[in-house]
Amino acid sequence: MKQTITQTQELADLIIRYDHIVLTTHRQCDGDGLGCELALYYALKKMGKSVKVINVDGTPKKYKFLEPDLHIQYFDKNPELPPQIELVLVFDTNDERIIEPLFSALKSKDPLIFFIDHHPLLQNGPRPETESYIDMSAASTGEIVFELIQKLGVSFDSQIATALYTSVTFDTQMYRFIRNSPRPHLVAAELLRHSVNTEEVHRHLFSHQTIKKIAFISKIFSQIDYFADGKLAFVALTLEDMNYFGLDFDEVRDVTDQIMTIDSIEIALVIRQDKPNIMKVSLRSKGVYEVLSAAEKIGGGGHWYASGGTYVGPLEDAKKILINHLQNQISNR
Ligand SMILES: [Mn+2]
Repeated sequence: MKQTITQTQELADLIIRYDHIVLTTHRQCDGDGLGCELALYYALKKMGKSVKVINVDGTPKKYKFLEPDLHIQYFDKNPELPPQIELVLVFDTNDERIIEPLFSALKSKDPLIFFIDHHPLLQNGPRPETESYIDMSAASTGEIVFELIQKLGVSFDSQIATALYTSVTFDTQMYRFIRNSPRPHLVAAELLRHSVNTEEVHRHLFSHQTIKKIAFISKIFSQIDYFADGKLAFVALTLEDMNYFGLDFDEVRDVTDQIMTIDSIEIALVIRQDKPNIMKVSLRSKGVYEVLSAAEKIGGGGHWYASGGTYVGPLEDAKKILINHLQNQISNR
């Protein structure tokens, strides 16, 4: 029988029983997953646990201020797992596919695996087989981890608070997407009691434009395709363009959000070419039309109004499938 945990207290009680713990998050981590694993790492260390953070791949540049390289083992560079793993906590996803090949390697050690997350379960993807704590009312996984650390009885310090403040601030995009709840602000207010340099966090997360990036953006914005009377926008970020402007993947991640600032747009579709035939799809909606079903169409997932996935095949094919689906959705309402 699958055990589902509904209270952070239960989760805390369970964690307390284990000593050899691994923390991880999804591939190409973002501020939420990264902040959670670092915060809990510091907290579990304070409790005297043997704890390791192991991620599939490296940490994007803009998070270097959290000094991730001091604490995180990168599985693609160093695939050696600790000899004993009793418990694995996975943050900010419940989709094991985006933790591979690390997920299978961890699983082979036969630990308990918990997903701690705020994403809906996939309608057409793998279900988390193991115990999970999923709170879709949370605007960030950081909110859940905040409560968890309180329940573990660990006192907050500047390191823990800065990591969690990064989670909450990043996932709410500076307190814009708060899921109609005061909780993100209440958590942030509490964290500010523990000397968080808020200006530094905001600057690293949101003010990291470069001259190259601005030149790239101006080119990309002139190439946007509009559909459905300007409600749907599509743009492709090609390897050729990213190479020409010398940008890495993480530096072009916010293009989707920038397109969403156009007033007529209800849905933005951005396809980033990661390899000649590997397309990273990102979808956003302002809330009238859901975009999860479009992501699932290509084997992806996410939230109702922010989703994505990977399409293997030519860019034009991915574009055709997704534009068709989204246009139908808009015209069927
Ligand atoms: Mn998140």
